[in-house]
Amino acid sequence: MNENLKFLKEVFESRNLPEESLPEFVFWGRSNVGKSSLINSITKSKIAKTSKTPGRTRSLVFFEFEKRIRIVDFPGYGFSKIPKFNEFKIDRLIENYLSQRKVIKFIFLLIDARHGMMEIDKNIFCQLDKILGSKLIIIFTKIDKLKNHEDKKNLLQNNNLINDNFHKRFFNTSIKNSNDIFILRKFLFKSIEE
Ligand SMILES: Nc1nc2c(ncn2[C@@H]2O[C@H](COP(=O)(O)OP(=O)(O)OP(=O)(O)O)[C@@H](O)[C@H]2O)c(=O)[nH]1
Ligand SMILES: [Mg+2]
Repeated sequence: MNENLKFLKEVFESRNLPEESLPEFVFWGRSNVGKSSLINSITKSKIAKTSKTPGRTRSLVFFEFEKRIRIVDFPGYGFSKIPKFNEFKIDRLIENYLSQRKVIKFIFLLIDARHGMMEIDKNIFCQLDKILGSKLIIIFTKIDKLKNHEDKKNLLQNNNLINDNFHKRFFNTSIKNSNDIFILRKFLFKSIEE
């Protein structure tokens, strides 16, 4: 077990949020997009649970990494047995966290590279953009699953959309590519030095 990595807290209510003592990096996105896997890759661990039933919990999970940053695993959205989920209402815990937390350094919105931004992602993106603006960064996940030329062309288009139309930074990642993960990890630590 990496002693520079610890599970801090799982929070279900705003009043239980931990003290704002370290910069926080939030990982959010659709259920199954790869939030917990990416957190595990960045921290070279298995600390974030990847196998829990999607859409079940509404908690925020806090990890402390290298005693310098916190990583927050958000509950996935968009999972519903009834496929009417094109809108997402940010619930109170998430809304309080996003609107009041001063230590948020960046929020990463994860998008499955195979699907690009879906309606529900756009909805979340717009809400986040209003609250956090320049702190919002897109991460395309599961790049290794793009097989053919068409897939890769789509990714390029999606990258351009994020960059040119939405004016956001983005990363293309696969947990199977150690260099992608290295770049992301470096970005986290570099950003707290600025
Ligand atoms: N091939 C491939 N599979 C991935 C990648 N990232 C995640 N996965 C797989 O996608 C599935 C979902 O990953 P999770 O990390 O649990 O996704 P999550 O976003 O945390 O899901 P919820 O917590 O339910 O919202 C798992 O089976 C992972 O192994 C990737 O880069 N490449
Ligand atoms: Mg998860």
